[in-house]
Amino acid sequence: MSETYEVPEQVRRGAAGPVRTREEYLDTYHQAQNDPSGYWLQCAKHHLSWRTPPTLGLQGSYHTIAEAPLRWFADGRLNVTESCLDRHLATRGDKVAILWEGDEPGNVRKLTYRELHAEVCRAANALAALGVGVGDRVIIYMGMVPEAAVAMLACARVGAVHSVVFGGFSADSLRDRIIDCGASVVITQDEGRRGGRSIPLKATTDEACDGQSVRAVLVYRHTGTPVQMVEGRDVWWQDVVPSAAATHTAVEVGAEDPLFILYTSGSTGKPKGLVHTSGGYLLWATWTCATTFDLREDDVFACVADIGWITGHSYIVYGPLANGATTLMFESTPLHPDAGRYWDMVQRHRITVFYTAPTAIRALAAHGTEPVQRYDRSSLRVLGTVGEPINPDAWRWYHQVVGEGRCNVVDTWWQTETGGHMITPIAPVTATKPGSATLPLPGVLPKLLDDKDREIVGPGEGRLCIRHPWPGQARTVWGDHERYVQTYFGTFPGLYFTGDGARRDEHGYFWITGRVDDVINVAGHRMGTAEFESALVSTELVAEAAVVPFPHDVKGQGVMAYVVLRGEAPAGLADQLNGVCRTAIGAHARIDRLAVIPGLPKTRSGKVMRRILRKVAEGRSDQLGDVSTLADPSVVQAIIAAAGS
Ligand code: 7RM
Repeated sequence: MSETYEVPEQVRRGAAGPVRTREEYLDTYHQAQNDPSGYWLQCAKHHLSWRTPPTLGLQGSYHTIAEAPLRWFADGRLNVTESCLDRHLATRGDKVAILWEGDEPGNVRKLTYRELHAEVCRAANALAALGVGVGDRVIIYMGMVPEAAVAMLACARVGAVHSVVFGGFSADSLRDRIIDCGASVVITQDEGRRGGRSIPLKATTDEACDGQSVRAVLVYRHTGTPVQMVEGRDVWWQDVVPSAAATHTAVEVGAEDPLFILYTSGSTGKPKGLVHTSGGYLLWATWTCATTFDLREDDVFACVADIGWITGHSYIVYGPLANGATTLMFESTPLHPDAGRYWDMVQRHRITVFYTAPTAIRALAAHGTEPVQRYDRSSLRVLGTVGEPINPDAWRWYHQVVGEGRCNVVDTWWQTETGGHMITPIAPVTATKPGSATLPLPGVLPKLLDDKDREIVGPGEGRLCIRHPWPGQARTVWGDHERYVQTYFGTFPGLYFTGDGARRDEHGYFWITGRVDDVINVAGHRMGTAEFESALVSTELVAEAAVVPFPHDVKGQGVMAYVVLRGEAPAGLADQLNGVCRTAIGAHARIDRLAVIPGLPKTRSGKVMRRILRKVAEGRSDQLGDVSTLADPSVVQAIIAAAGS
């Protein structure tokens, strides 16, 4: 049996969240299971601030999702920023809402709830003056500056739909997203800063907008570097926001009106724009943030993800702010200027809840304990991880070295599609096991299916599905409901298929084993093998390409590309192909290993046997299984030889 850690006394003591004890967990779980619609309706009324409180819970089901998208709280009316800002003014006006730590240690800015509210009102007025209104799409292509959160909230304030594009994405990727969602306005900044380096956000925006129908580009001046401004299109943030009125009447929208679109990679084609709603999403972000982390009034909550990913949306911006918490925004990297940066921040800001990714934990563990022990971490109570499976060694290092065994580690499993946590320990409640995401939250009904599509009852390993809607579930893919239905409900009728594999142990604890589809998860960044492959074959050099993951000590997974060339391999082939991927996808899309092979392993019907490529990449050439169905079995030896080199 694997080791189990009971909840430490200091984590249990004074629990304040919606679920404080094991009994409350079981009770809540059963309530949410027996009457999901009624349970979440009551939570929605309690946790959010409404103009018109909803009377309806859930409408629709997984069986009718093709014809009628799911709806939660459909008759409720609200503006999400009133839950995130206005309602806190009376009681928390002078409390720090956003605590910003810039790229250089100690470069700090603090915005109280009153200041953040005023800033969001000004930005909302500026957006309205630029003609942005209800339902318009606005792309936010920024680094980790408070104004990025202000921009998101300002969009929500005027009823517009934001789509944040991670600052590492290339001009091509940004352009694809602008076109897909039909954005009329882009908000960016002159440059981003990260680890002492500059990221040319404005220049990339210009390249992406060239020839597109973007009406206005709002540019926040951050580093002050000179940038080109396009006459009649580009506007400095500093010219229009500070001078705008600091009050703004929030625009009321329906609970099911979209709050944002966030693009994410799948196993096929271009990234999908997942649509999250104003009511259901906000409830899920708010309730899970309070529940999992057992958020308390004096917490300093630090999620060090990027707002370009769903983790930043739910646990830097919407979840913490709706709960009236102090949320940290971090511009830099865990290794800048050295491996002590996180713990330096923990000491200086007295951080109580810290939330990061396994890849960062592994990278830091490689630097030993000294950079951690140099700083006082006694303020920490809860340590979270997200983004990929965490190996037990990294988990123990986090628990013992960082948390000195005093904190609960919450390994939170969820997805862009789920809006917030799904399977996770509840900090003051759930005993943990290193490497396990433990138990489903109330309202989450997991189901495992074996390779014959039969339900696994009790312990076992299979494909992870969810069998009932929850409020935070993405409702559709922007402009392509059919693709949404096919991707998530096409595999097992009546079930949401997550794309992940999982094992359930004898205590009902879940151990996520990773993607079972063609999605690669590098350092918590989700990328489709299809995106790499289409980039690679877009060059004259490459005739055919297949991309697979391989286990990587720090990044979790690395990217291995097998390519069949049209001619001889030129000098600097790897650099050239990486350049192609950087242009097509972004700086984070790097090939770690390249193998030039004479042909892909194909069946006689022309289907690429990815299983073979994956096994070879994993260094398990001895477990290839039956290769006799290949059109040309001799290609296997060449693949093994090329991969070994
Ligand atoms: C939040 C986020 C989703 C994919 C998901 C999994 C993997 C995320 C965990 C995890 C094991 C975890 N959204 N994943 N969290 N695997 N344990 N705690 O990461 O859309 O970018 O990625 O990430 O494969 O399907 S995401």
